[in-house]
Amino acid sequence: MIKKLFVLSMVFGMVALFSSLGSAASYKPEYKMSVAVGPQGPWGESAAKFAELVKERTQGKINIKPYYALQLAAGQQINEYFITVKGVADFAQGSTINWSPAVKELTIFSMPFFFPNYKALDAVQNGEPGKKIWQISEQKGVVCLAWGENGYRELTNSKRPVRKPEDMEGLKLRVPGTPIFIETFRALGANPMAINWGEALTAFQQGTVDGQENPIVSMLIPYKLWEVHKNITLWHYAIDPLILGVNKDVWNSFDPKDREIIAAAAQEAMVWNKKAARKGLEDSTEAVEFLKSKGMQVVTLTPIEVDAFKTKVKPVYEKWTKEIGPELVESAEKITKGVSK
Ligand code: X2X
Repeated sequence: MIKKLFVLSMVFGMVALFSSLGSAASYKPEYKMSVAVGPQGPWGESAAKFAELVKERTQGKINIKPYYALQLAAGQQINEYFITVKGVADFAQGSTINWSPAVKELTIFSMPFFFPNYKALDAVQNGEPGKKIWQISEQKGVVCLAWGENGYRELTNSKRPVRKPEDMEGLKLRVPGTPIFIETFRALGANPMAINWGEALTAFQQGTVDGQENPIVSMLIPYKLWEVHKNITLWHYAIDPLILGVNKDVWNSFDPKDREIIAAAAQEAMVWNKKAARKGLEDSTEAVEFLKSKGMQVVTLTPIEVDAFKTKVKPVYEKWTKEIGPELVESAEKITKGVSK
């Protein structure tokens, strides 16, 4: 009997040993992380920060490598979510704009003039709507670990100052290839064209388009947009959060302890990212002053001027409320109104 127990315990011991070795051995030598932009600026820098934190805290066991400029999705922005579901990318630090064709609820962040301030955005992300969207994503195969930020998207162009909807008439504008963007800019009277970011800078230089929209600190400054566009309109018409997510099977393949390390690193890196994306905008006017020093003509819209644009895009807002789901939109609206009082 004792001998039998001894043999059994030996067997269990061996099994435990092999399975623990097995799990460590089943980790990949490299985990690929998709990033839509280059390494410069808060977006790219925070991806590197996340990878470093994970490597350091797992003593090199988990090695995440950022692949910048959408290399893993062959430059196609709206494919990033799908390639993460498929496991071509293990991780992704992606824009909600690029992911919303796959998770339509994410379009809420591209709804024109939806988020009046950062407080409203943070409250929606941390509240029920944010949680609901993460659940939907998990069902589709991407586990969301933290919210980051690209920022409020402001309009730049090479033709003229834009202060009222009539100024948009006929402006050729580059937009990301997500349907709501085309519809919003058509409603405003412009001539929008979907171009991947990887080809956008050439389109600006060659004058194929007259303008575009992107956040100041994360995009306009790192990509020196003043070199191609002299006019900027500050209108906060849409916000662009980032999400740090991971393929669900990859996530489940990690030991619980490693999952904890990764989740904490994602939080830390994205807190840093949000702060960096808002620097010089939230706490001061430094970022706008910088653009002025580069020769940009800055038009800041008053709330009444913003209303003229809002009226034009009302049909787009209504259509997308239905597409996204009125319940989700209303619950987010309630939160934004509550914090903006
Ligand atoms: O394409 C853009 O405009 C960018 C870089 O902001 C996104 O990836 C959504």
